[in-house]
Parts: sequence; C-alpha cells; structure tokens
Amino acid sequence: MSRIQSVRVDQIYDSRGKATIEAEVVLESGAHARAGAPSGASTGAHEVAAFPKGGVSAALTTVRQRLVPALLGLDAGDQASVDSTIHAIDGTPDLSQVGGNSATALSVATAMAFALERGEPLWKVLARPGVDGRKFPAIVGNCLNGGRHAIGGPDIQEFIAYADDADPARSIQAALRVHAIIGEELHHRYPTVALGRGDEGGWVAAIGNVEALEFLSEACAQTRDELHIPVYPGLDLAASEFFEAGNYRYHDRTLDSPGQVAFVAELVDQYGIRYLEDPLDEEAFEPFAELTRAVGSRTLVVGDDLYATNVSRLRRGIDLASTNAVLIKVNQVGTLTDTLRTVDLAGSKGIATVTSHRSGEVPESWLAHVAVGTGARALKCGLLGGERMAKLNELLRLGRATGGTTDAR
Ligand code: 2PG
Ligand code: MG
Repeated sequence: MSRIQSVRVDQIYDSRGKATIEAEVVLESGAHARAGAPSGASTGAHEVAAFPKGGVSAALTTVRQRLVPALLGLDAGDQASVDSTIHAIDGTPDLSQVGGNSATALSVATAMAFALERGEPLWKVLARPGVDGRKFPAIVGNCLNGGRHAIGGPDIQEFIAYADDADPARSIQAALRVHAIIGEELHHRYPTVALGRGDEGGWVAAIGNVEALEFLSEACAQTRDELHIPVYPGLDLAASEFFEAGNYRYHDRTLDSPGQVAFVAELVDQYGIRYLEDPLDEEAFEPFAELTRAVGSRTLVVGDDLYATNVSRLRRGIDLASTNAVLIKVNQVGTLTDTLRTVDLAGSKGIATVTSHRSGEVPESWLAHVAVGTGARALKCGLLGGERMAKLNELLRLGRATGGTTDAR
C-alpha cells in the first residue's frame, strides 16, 4: 500500500500572474510529487468553483484544517478513494468549500507520487483499457487570439491550427509553423502596427473574424505544401461569451440561433475547418445537434462550456447527439476520478476526447500524460510560452520514449 504520509498546499501564480494552488504529496516510501492547478478566463457556468468565497487563502485554510488530516494514511494507489475523500470533506456539489483548483492539485499530485513510487510514467497510471502509449493526440494549436483572451482582437476567441499527424513531433512542427507564418504575414500586411500575443501565446491584432480566418487558412495551406503534414483550420468560438438574450452579438452582426448555425456551417465549408469548439451557447444542446448533423462528418464538433467535463451533461449531449467530441479539463470538474468518468463515458459512446489546458496555466507537463493515458483524439495546450511548451515538449518526450506511433491516421 502506498500510504500518504504528508500533504502540503500553497499559493503559487499562474501564467496570467493570478494566484492559484499547488499541492505536494509525500508517500511513506519517500516518493513525492508536486502539481499546480490552472485557471480559466472564459469559464463555463457549469464548472465547479475554482476557489471558495475568499479565494486562494480561504481554500488553503479549509484544505489545511479539514482536508489534509483526512488524506493522511490513505492509499495513493486508490485514486478513487482519495478523490471521494476530497468530495466528502467538501460536501457541496460544486466543490465550493475546498475549490476545484485545490481538488485538481491534490488529485494530480497524488497520482504523480504513486507513479513515481511505481517507477512508471504518469500516463500509465491513468491509462484506460487498450491504451498502450503508442497513439498520440493531434495538436490543437492556438495561433490567433480574440474574445476574452485578447483585448482588441476578433470576437472569436481562438483561431487554431489543427495538426493531425500520427507522429506528435510532426504535428507540433506544423502547428508552430502555422503560428510563425501568421506572425510574418500580419507584420507584412500591417508593418507599422504593434503586434501582441494573447493569454495562450496566439497573435493579437485588431482585425475581424473573417480576416483572421483568411490568415489562418492560408498559413495552414502553406504549411501543408512546405511540410506535407496534415494541418487544417480550427476555431474555438467560446460563443457563450457573446450570447446575449437569445442572440449571438458580433461586432459587425447579430445572429439568432438558426442564423448562428447557418453562419458557422458556412465557415466550416468555406475554410475547411476540422476542429470546431463551442460554436454555440453552453445551454444550446439542440442547436448543437443541428450543427453536428450538418458538419459533423467533416469536423470535430467539440463541447467545452457545453459539458464542463461533467458526466451528466455529457450524457445529455450523447442522448441528443449534440457533438462528436468533448473537451476535457480536469479543474472544470475537480478531480482525476471525475475526469476519467467523463472520459470513459465518451469512450464507450464513440465520442472523441480533447485534453485541454486553461488560459491561465502553470509551467508543468502533467497534461501531456493525461492526453496520452486517456487516448485523447487531440491535445489543446497553446503553442508558445514556457507554460505551453512544457506540455508540448513532454509530448515529444513521450513520443520518443515509446518509439513513436505505429498507427496511420
Ligand atoms: C477554452 C479555454 C482554453 P479558458 O475556452 O477552451 O483555451 O479557455 O481556460 O479561459 O476557459
Ligand atoms: Mg473553449
């Protein structure tokens, strides 16, 4: 038994300079690991509370006084009982006493300590049936930012390079190339205008949605020609952020729900989009289903705020055929056990999973292991900045360690 000997939680900062939580778990064997939790900006209404009222300091007090004593002596190899202890001590449906970020940091640090004790990589401890570590996710690489992640940019939150090579090294290379070409082209077209980068490393420019899509699709086409790697345009609209009183409000147009479905379906066909996240409001299960019926054979239709990694919301989406994919963010739901429950439901119903970072991240690499261990269809973790590179570089290492993939796409 891998008994937990001590647990420490502390405040650290995320990539936006906002306070978050880190946990360290030490086992009786001496094995120990640390994990930090990320934070979102465009958070879904159905996510657990990242922190209790009172923020990080209130979370630290509650965890230290009430949760840590309950975790001592538990078996780190029994993730389900560690995670159910977190829920039992919290006692609320949305983890609003200890906070989802404390839950994530504690849950992941426990799994990491256990993996270290066993001398195994984290992905193996998390591995779902049939996962052998030789199948790698496509890369969802954020190239241009808008919405809440970039003041002054387009309404759409993320313009994405979806790089879908079986070899993660090639996918990463292609996504980075698309990012670089967009930077060069923006500079070329607007030589005297200042260019910035958003929260996730994508470019920020004062351009509209359609112009941004044109930059993106041209950069993908050029990269395909140069490198012969399958890379195509993708979007995360984060549509709940501009959905007001039944309408989708863009800077230049207002669309009702059928109008939004038609507009997005047209974009998919016009630009050859293969990755489409949150094109509709987080309560729009039926309109999502309409859109998936229209374009789901040509693109992943991914629910992020729609599901919030929550198993019962995903069940509803499956019943209504709302999407063909689900975004997986550990701290949207709290613990690894909650996360794996959602992953397993998706797997049993043929719904693809996309393992995702948050816009405020920590410079850690465990997310790459969650992606590989859960057999994710894609890993979304941004492209530039140390906190994003930590995950991409870990995926490269995992690719090398297992000798790469044998599967063709
Ligand atoms: C999203 C994420 C990450 P946030 O909407 O998918 O890209 O953003 O972490 O702000 O919710
Ligand atoms: Mg999203």
